[in-house]
Amino acid sequence: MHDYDDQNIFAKILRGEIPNDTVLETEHSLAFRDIQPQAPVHVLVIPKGPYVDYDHFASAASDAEIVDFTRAVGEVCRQEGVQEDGFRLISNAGPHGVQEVPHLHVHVVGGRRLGRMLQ
Ligand code: IU
Repeated sequence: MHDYDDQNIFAKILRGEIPNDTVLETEHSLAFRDIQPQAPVHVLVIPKGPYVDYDHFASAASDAEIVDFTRAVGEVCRQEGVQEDGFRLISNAGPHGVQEVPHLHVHVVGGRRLGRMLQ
C-alpha cells in the first residue's frame, strides 16, 4: 500500500538532484513553489522523510516530524501572506485523489478567490 519509490521527483529534489524554488526549509520539512502554479500562491510542503501520503505519514512519522510539518504549513501561509484573505490546503492521495507524485505533499493555494472545489 505505502511502497515508497525513492526515484520520485520530490525524493530527487530532497536529495538535491533537481533544483527547486524553496520558500521554507525546516529540520523535517521543505516547502517550494509548484512548477505549474494554479493560483498566485501555490506552494508544496513536503516532509523530508519517505512518506507516500497523509495516511502513511500520520501512522509512521515521529511526533517531531508531524509537529514540524504542521508548523511548516502554517509558516508558509504566514510567509506567503495568505492568512488574512484565506487559502486552501489540498493533499491528493492515490488514484482517486489523482496523486501524481508518490511523496506526501500539501498544496498551499491562495492569492485569489478560488472556485468551490479544485478539479
Ligand atoms: P499531485 O497531483 O497532488 O501529486 O500534484 C503534484 C504537483 O507537483 C503538481 O501540482 C505539479 O505541478 C507539481 N510538480 C512540481 O512542482 N515539480 C515537479 O517537478 C513536478 C511536479 I514532475
